[in-house]
Amino acid sequence: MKIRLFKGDITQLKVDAIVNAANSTLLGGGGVDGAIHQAAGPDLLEECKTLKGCFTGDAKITKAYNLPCKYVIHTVGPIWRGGQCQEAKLLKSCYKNSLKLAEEYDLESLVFPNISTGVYAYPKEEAAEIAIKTVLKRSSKLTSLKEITFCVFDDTNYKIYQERLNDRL
Ligand code: AR6
Repeated sequence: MKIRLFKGDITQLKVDAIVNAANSTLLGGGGVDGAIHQAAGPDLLEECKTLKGCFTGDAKITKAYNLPCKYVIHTVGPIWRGGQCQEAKLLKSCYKNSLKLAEEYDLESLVFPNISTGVYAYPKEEAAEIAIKTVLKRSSKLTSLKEITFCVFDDTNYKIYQERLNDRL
């Protein structure tokens, strides 16, 4: 399993699937969700409307339309409420369920954004710990996936991931 770290816009990546940090309506929003819908074009929203939303911690897959990737896996991260509302468990589920969907679709390359660390205000260190642990723990059991990229967008997350992934890159 190849683990990569990329700093920049997830919508530019030509991989099998990118993960979207969506909200439970799956009807678009700001942040990475807004950027993905903007770049994919209106057909993405039309397909998302047929999905009838998504629970926090779950994931659903769509085509990618005008994006250079093949699929978008939409997952809904938890809103940070202080840490006593199952946030860690739900964030872990986002990564687990996205990996599961990618394997079901036989995908080889997948990119994760830093789910919940923007508008949903999850502390970045703790979110990175969960993201990396969950992915690395499963990496030996994955069959179709050959390459997983963590896409960071801000300097803080970049530093955090660089330090934590240091010996894996
Ligand atoms: N490429 C990669 N990462 C990005 C991009 C981009 N183009 N734009 C932002 N990020 P957020 P959340 C990073 O707020 O916290 C939306 O409105 C950003 O710097 O996008 O899970 C949804 O509809 C941050 O590190 O998602 C929901 O309502 C990370 O992506 C809500 O926000 C996640 O930030 C979800 O909040």
